[in-house]
Amino acid sequence: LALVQLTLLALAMASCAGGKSDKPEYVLRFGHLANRQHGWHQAAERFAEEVSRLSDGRMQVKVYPSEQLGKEMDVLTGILVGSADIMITGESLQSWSLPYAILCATPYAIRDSEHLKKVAGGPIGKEIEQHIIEGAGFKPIAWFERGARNLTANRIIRHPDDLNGMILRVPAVSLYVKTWSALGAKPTPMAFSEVFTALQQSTIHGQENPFALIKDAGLYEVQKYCMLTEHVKGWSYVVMSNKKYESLPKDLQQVIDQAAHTMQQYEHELFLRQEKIDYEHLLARGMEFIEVDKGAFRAAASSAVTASFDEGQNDLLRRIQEI
Ligand code: 2Q2
Repeated sequence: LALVQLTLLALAMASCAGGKSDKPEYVLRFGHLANRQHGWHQAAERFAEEVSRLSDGRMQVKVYPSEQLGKEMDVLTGILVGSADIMITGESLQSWSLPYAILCATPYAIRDSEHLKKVAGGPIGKEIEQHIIEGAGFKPIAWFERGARNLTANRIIRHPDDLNGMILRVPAVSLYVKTWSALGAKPTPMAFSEVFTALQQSTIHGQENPFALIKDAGLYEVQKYCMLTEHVKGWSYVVMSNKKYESLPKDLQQVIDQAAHTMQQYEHELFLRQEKIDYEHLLARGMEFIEVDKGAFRAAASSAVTASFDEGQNDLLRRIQEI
């Protein structure tokens, strides 16, 4: 009789807890390479909050900054084999034989913010997203405008001729290797989380990134000059496995869509505020900003890009530049 009473009591307790199990049905692992101060991380945390709220705790998102879930390329591989779920990426997708994904961060393709929004947020952006889904099985759930990429080094570089074989870290993006080789540097692909130490040990002499990552990775401690090349104005994608997304119940797919929309809007608000704050921060930390011969960088980089692009990529580049 006592056992029956105990069982009834346990059932009653479960039902008065609204039957909501504390254990989520789904846990998504969200990796990125920026640190906790970066807008990407705050946006990812907002996404996690929204997913939990909208799914009533049925789905949980765990966010791992600074490549703690793994280096960008490893996490992308992990997403396709199920050991990770979400990553912030972009031009690195070129390595998944996605020739058109590189247009999200091609040197001198995008003129300014307005142009970027029309491309990334318009029909061409949708085409690129579909290409990423069909070509590699990654589903972009959001895109983030990025600040312009600028070259940093410990010596002043005003013209491509000044590069003179400088060992320059680039992300694992073959277009960047080709472009910076054509400009006269010695490009070295490397995961972002290794850049600070490599600069500190002088195994590389420069890198190129937007102010946000230069600041958040503390690169101003090991790089004196920021050359205002603004050689890439682009955007990144938050991607998850399309197979995983399609395997979710429809209502949880809608939770992902809605939470991702909130994340994208929130991240953009942070981005608009942050560029100027990051610039001032780098200036205050002793970085010197150097005006460069942008025409010379643009001419040399653009011809390297069109030379390395195939017909389809050059056609898409032309369509982007005509908008
Ligand atoms: O320099 C870096 O590693 C980042 O700014 C990357 O450009 C970015 O994460 C890309 O690798 C996205 O594919």
